[in-house]
Amino acid sequence: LTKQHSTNNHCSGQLLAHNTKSENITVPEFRDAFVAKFGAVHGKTLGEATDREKFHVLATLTREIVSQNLIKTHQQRATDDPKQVYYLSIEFLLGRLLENNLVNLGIRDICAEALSQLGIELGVLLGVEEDAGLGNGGLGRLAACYLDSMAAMGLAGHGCGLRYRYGLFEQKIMGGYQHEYPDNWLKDRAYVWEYRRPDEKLPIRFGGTVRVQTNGKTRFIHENYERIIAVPYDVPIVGYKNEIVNTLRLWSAEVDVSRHICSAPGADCNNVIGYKHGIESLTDLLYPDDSQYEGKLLRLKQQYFLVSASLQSIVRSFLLHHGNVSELPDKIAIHINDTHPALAVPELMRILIDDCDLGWEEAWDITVRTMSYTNHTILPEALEKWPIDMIKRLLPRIHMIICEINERTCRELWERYPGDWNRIRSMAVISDGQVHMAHLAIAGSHSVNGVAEIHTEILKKSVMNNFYTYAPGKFTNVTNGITHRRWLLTANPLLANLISDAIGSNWVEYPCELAQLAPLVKDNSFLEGLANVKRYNKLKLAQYIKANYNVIVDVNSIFDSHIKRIHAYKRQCLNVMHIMDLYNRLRDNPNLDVQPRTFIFGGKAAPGYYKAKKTIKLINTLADKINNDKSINDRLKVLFLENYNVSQAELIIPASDVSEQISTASREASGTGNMKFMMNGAVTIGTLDGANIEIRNFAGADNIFIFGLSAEEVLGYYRYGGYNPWDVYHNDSRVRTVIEQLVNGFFPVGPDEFRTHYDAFLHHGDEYFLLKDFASYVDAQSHLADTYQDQRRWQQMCLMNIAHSGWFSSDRTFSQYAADIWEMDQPIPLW
Ligand code: T68
Repeated sequence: LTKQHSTNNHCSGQLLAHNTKSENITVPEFRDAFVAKFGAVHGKTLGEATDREKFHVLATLTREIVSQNLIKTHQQRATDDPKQVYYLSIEFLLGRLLENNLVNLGIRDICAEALSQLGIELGVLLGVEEDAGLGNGGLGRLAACYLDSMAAMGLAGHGCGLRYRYGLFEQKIMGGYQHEYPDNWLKDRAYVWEYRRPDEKLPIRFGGTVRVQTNGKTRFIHENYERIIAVPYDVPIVGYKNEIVNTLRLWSAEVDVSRHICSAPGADCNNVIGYKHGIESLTDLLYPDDSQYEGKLLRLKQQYFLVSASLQSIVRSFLLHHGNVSELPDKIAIHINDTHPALAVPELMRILIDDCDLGWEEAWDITVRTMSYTNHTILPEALEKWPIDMIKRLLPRIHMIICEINERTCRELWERYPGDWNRIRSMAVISDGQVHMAHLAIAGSHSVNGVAEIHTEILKKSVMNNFYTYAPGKFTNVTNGITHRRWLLTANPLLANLISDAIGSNWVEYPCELAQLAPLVKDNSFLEGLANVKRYNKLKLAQYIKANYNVIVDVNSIFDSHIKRIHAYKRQCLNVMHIMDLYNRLRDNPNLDVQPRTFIFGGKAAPGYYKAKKTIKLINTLADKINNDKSINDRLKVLFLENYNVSQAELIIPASDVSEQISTASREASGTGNMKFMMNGAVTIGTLDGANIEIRNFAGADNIFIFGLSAEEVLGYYRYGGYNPWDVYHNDSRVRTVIEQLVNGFFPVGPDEFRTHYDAFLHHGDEYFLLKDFASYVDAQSHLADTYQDQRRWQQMCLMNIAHSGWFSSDRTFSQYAADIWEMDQPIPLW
């Protein structure tokens, strides 16, 4: 498959293998199996059952079908011996799995009917499942979408991650402020989908010393280390109607109780229980920061734990079927998802040199040919650097290998750029006493990619320009994607049915066939159908809002959603400024003809990110003021939905008219929420940033509302130290009013409540250009509101977005990775 084939966006390709087995299950069979299983598991009748018990039995029954397919997949793979890909990621944001698994097995409707015959509503049981929130946001959810696509396409691809005891914190809003609570997702200590595999445990070594033995062959002997056991838990990843089941292997830290713990370095005989807790706390917590690097020792330990367990396990299973480790790159691809698992490079070197007896050159060649790396951010504060001393103390053997990699890369660079110290320092793996993880990942991989066209261009032209000049062939772009099976087929069944009624259901296997909807742009009855589906989804969301927040929202208003992590660069505050201005206009002129709007916000702030937490308070304060102001006649409503997570996204996205994608141009690497909204027929208002640009190119410039500075302009300002926000403040009275309202008593809070925001805008240079983009944003918003008044035109825009969203399926993304980067030997659908 050539590059050209895999990246062009025409729709053709192989059929996904169809399974008929689970789909052949009949309603009575399912119903009877459910009743029998319930009695066997719980020892009581259905009449006495709680929803949790019923959920558990349904999941167990589903898991049994999945298990059969898992066994079959293993057997088939043992015979076929295909190339395997391992996706290493510190985060996998899975959300719930039951409905997804039922849909992918093709038994959702059968199951719903069987349960309804027993007087049970499937939807209620689905709501019982805890979200597996083992990720912060985009990066972790992307990893989950890729797992889904790999299984659907029948590729032998697996995830490797950590089994955090607590996922991303639960957010509670009290008095308008965010409070964080532990996400106790493993309430029953076990996860219904996982298989614990204690027999495949592996030892991970921390600390100690390395003795170099030089008699004969040089050997590196690691001694006096602390030994932590990594126990794998496999979560099955179910392919779409193809009987394929891949695995997500999540590692958990345990103490090896079979050994004399007392004799372990660091162990305290008088406090064995405390020692055990200490060790096992390694995988207790997911770090709650996104786009921010955490330089904590425990985080580094987690990273090495993930990498070492995964690589030992990968090499072990490879050697079970293959004699010679030199074949590794032909049979295995290892993908590094951002730099968090970048220690995979020195860890594979360690295994190849110390355990497999290879020399440096051969080990390096194998490592580079096996590894590939994706960058997800250019924000300087997110680029990981670890103090070299910390690495030396925690991972002495890995430290030696990193030093050697650094020396050799610097020597190579010297040959190419003799005397150019500055350039060499800027590319070194170690500089200023720190290990630059991105440099390590680039050096040790044969492929480096960004996640949207503009992001890759910025990497090539500025952030990684020296690396690009040195090895241009290493750099490629793979624009992100999302699984249309979860985000359209499962999350928005009414829209999925409407689409299938119009163009057939082939789009489920070939999402680019959604393009067949485009000619329906003049079909009034289809447009009406779209409007009806949206209205139904809005009603559902309105009911949720009424039940949980006691706020009544008007389904005829524009549902305008801004849901993502709270971060200055994502500019929730620009949205707030627009709402404040709209509100000011309405108060000045109560007869103003404005399109009613419901502004919906959702998202978590990192617990230590003061300004982001104040942004949440600002949104809630604004919501209180507007929602309780009778004078505006309910024409504006503002809501901050608590504890935004995958399940909430599945409810909000299908119900939204407008998708807010308003990051400062150049800062958002890609965005993936933008794609989910597009696929569900929401119209984007956004900057020319990340994948918004590609969304505009596909949907057409008439079907999106673009505003603001371009990335080039923003980067131009940054080069010269920013711009002067006071110019905007003095020239635009709307901006002046809104900014002053933050501190002048307009809100019933103290004058310093929003001082940080006020100062950031006026006294610290407005780093993210909110004031600068304000006028253009307000114009785009009023253009949007005018357009909405013409409902036919609006539905046409929705339609064009849905019709051109197929390219943003992660099946496309995945085909590109599989063909161009991992060089998989299985047939891969063409795009
Ligand atoms: C996101 N990154 C990008 N990082 O911001 C987003 N960071 O533009 C892109 O679409 C997405 O990745 C997928 O490519 C993140 O989500 C993190 O979550 C993160 C976590 C820990 C440390 C740093």
